[in-house]
Amino acid sequence: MLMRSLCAGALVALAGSVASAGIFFESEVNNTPSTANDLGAFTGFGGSVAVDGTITPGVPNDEPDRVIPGDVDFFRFSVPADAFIGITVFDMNPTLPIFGEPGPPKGPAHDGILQILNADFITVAFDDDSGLELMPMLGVFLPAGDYYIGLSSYDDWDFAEIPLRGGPLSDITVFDGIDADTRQPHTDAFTYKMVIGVNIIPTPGAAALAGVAGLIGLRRRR
Ligand SMILES: [Ca+2]
Ligand SMILES: [Ca+2]
Ligand SMILES: [Ca+2]
Repeated sequence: MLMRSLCAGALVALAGSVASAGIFFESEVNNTPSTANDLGAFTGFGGSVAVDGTITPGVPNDEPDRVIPGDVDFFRFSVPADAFIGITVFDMNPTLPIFGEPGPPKGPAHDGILQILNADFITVAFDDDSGLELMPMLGVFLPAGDYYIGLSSYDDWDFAEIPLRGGPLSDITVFDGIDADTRQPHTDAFTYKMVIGVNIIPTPGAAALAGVAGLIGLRRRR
């Protein structure tokens, strides 16, 4: 009985783990949460995906109505239970010298920014510069649910919204490729690789079950 239920669970996990240990190529147009690329469900341990994509520049204009927004990339995913997610974004054509490399900066730094929205499009996580150079990186616990990852570039957010200045995280609005202060677009351009790792947090019962399964596996191999 125990084995049967474990096998059934494994089949469900296989069927649902489209976002496990794969490579994903972004597909435009994915500029809003509603048009996000679907990464699928992270259903078990060891969930991971690497996303290849590009951020392209907007076109400024003195007349805000004629501005073309900078590119924003959104990705949808879900977790069936409480989970930890870690995300880091690498600039695949860096403009600053690598540490130890001689010479001046090669040009203006690419400056990605990252947000995670919940199903109501409320920001539940945000980062600007915690990764290499000026790229974002974050790790956060998420309750079971549907989420959206948004990747844009500085300054696609209002400085008054910075949580460090006292505002709540939820004040950070959905990225739209336009700076709320200047009404001008970001003009950044870079190719990125976004590495996403998700682990479902085991409940005490599930951990015990996994331990039992391990014992059964050992017995069968003898
Ligand atoms: Ca893109
Ligand atoms: Ca896009
Ligand atoms: Ca940044």
